Amino acid sequence: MATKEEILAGLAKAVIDGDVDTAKKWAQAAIDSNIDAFEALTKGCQQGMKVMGDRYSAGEAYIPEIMLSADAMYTTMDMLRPHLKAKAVAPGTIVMGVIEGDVHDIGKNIVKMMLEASSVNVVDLGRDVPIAAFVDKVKEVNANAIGMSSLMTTCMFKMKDVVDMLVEQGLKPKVKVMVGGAPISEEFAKSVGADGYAPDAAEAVKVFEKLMRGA
Ligand code: B1M
Repeated sequence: MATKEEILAGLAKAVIDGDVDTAKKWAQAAIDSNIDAFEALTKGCQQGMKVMGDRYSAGEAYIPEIMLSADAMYTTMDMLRPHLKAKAVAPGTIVMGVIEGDVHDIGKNIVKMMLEASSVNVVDLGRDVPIAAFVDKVKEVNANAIGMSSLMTTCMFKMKDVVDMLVEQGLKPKVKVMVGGAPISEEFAKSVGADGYAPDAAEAVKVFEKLMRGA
């Protein structure tokens, strides 16, 4: 049987290679070896996606290859999702989505998976979500929070439009706002009027809980 290190490295390589069949094989190996599903995702698959991001930045990988990597990543996420273990946090409903203009949804979906594994009710609007759709959905489902994700520096500023609309409609401070995504920082989050920022999915669960407890 493969060691934990070999399985994590196998997952990363399958994502780099955009090889769905091999990704399935390593995800099953992770499950069979009782490797923590979140660790398999973050220390295995996500590392592979990081390598592809670096290669893309360096002009050594192109969009078709990145799309294959994303397919392999999603295959492992589907297999590992039922095995995620997390403690239940303060109850609440969060409306989540990737901001308008941006289709990068892998990170948002990992955050969603972790929140759901922590018994949070997530209403997922998907990607490229118009500003007003966030606010309309919050009113429709009487949500406690909005979670916005963006990977694009050209789109992330639209998060402020959502916060401004919440303020205009008298929904803040009751509705809390959490933001995240690779180019987002604590400082940026404050500048758009968000209540919380998380650099990764594990932290997002903690931040959500803090927001729900009013801390
Ligand atoms: Co593109 N892309 N992409 N891309 N892509 C980036 C983001 C880029 C940085 C690559 C680069 O240039 N180095 C760059 C953006 C540059 C910029 O912002 N200025 C870029 C570009 C330019 C583009 C296109 C414009 C390319 C083109 O068409 N010429 C195009 C954009 C289309 C659009 O959005 N309108 C495009 C397309 C694509 C694909 C479709 C091929 C694919 C996306 C597939 C998909 O998501 N379904 C893709 C991918 C995969 C990437 C990279 C390589 C990887 C992103 C990723 O999935 N990371 C990316 C390079 C990079 O990031 N280094 C890149 C893994 C993921 C798990 O991490 O999303 O950061 P992340 O999520 C983390 C945390 O950030 C946090 O937790 C997550 C889990 O730990 N988090 C939150 C995320 N959301 C959160 C929300 C929270 C809290 C925490 O609270 C609500």
